[in-house]
Amino acid sequence: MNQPTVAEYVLTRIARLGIDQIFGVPGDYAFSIDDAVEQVVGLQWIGCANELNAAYAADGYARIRGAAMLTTTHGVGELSALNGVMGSKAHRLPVFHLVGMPSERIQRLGLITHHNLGDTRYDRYIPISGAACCVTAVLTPDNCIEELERVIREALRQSMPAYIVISEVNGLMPVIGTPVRGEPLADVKRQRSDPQELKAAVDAILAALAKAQRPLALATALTLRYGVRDKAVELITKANLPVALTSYDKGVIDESLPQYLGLYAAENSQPPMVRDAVEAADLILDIGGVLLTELNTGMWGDVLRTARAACIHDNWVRIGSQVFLNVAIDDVLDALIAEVKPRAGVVTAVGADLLAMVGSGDEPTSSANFYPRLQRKLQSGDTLVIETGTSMFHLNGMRLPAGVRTEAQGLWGSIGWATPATLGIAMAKTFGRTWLVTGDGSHQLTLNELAVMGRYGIKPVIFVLNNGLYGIEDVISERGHAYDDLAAVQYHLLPAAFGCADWYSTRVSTVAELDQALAAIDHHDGAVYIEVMIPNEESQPLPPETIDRGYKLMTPDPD
Ligand SMILES: Cc1ncc(C[n+]2csc(CCOP(=O)(O)OP(=O)(O)O)c2C)c(N)n1
Ligand SMILES: [Mg+2]
Repeated sequence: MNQPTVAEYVLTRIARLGIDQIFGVPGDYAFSIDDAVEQVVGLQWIGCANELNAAYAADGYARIRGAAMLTTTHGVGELSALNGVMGSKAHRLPVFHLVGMPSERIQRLGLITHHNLGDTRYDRYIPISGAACCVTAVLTPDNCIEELERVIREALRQSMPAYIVISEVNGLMPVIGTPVRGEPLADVKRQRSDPQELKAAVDAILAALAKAQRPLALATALTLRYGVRDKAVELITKANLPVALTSYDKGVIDESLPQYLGLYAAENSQPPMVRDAVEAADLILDIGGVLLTELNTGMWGDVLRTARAACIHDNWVRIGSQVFLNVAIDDVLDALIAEVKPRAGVVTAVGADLLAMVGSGDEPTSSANFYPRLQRKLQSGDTLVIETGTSMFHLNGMRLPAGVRTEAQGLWGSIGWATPATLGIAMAKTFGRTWLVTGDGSHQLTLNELAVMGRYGIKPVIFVLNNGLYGIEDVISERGHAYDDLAAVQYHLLPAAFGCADWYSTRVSTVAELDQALAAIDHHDGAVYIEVMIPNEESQPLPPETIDRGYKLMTPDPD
């Protein structure tokens, strides 16, 4: 077999992890990468509307498949992708960002080129793009094979993006050395443990569990990133622990699990008894490491008291002031599953299952009548993509039917993420439907990705909630600022304008119209796009104390 070029080798090796699509925008410096995509069997080019969208789509794909590929060009392309890649870093997603750069021949001759600042600094963007990643490599034919193994190993070990630079000329040259075939992501051992630390950590957790009168578990999205979510559920089930989630981790545990209590958010917990259960717990087994941001803890609520938490991070464990290092999360969970003693007693969850159905006929559409109807449409295997905005608060409190997952960007919270992420998620999924709920303001940032959805024939169900506002901004500040008003876009006309054939698209203003549109989802074999009018009066400001505490930086006392 002929030796592959650097670009072909890199794409083939990364695709072997189980990646069959690469999101990007072409560019002349990246042609060696773009051309190589056509040579790699089983790898499909997905041309996105811009690099930010491509990065968000890759982020969505990585949430389902465990890793993703993104390609952009020198400077102008990679810098546009930066916000998206940084979000993948925050959400611990291994996105391989492949960037083309000017040839070393040009560099050696010191020639001035486009996408630079009129000077001869060709490496200016490496530290900038690299900052959104956990590992960086500039590949040559000679270093390619070893460097790529290092990059893949590190990206998967830390579960974060990797930045790979290939010059236009080096990308076309054959690799030197013996190619590595690699293995699918599911077979890769991401982290390895120190045996003594592992035993000590597991013994300490088991002792804490045995001593606890009222233990409770939390599980986070990190378990999904490391492919150990099922192990976490097995441990929780075997130990017979009640379990709650925070909003960032919505959907990590199947909400139909008998011991699932609900969503913890301090005084905003849903149902409210979740707060009592968390407060009363004398041990919180935190599987994955809950992110203690204000938005994830109901304004830095009770879970802050880490003294009573046993926290299993990706490669370390903390119990009170004890820290165990170099203990891989999969090894810790395996050992705990093998050794844990089930607690006596039956844990009964007290969740309200379905939101009450309200509204009919000519009543205007609103949050009150929209969410109960949405809840009844979701089915096992579906993924609900949640954009940042007022809808996130409604959806976090909504109990999910069995087998339904959600994806959101609670930590990074870059509006516009959800529309392209829906593209990536729908492409990565092998079964079930992808649903998107986005506010109008967020949608405006990235709605040109609808054309890409139409082009590649994916079939999501999209709800655009049109309140004419950046509504959540009105909630967390005051009403009536002109900077929160939006252009009056007729969203439901966009799929047609973007050439999305066979899309069912409509605008609904009354409950009867909403019901009719929802019924159409079942018998329409194509994507569905529903613009739902929401009264802007719903965006009422939070109580002044909450605004002062959370948003004017008057932080609570750390008790
Ligand atoms: C990239 C980016 N820009 C600005 C913000 C600040 N921001 C957070 S939510 C939001 C408004 C969202 O409005 P919309 O999508 O219409 O949802 P609504 O709250 O109206 O339901 C804004 C501007 C952000 N989070 N990310
Ligand atoms: Mg809005």
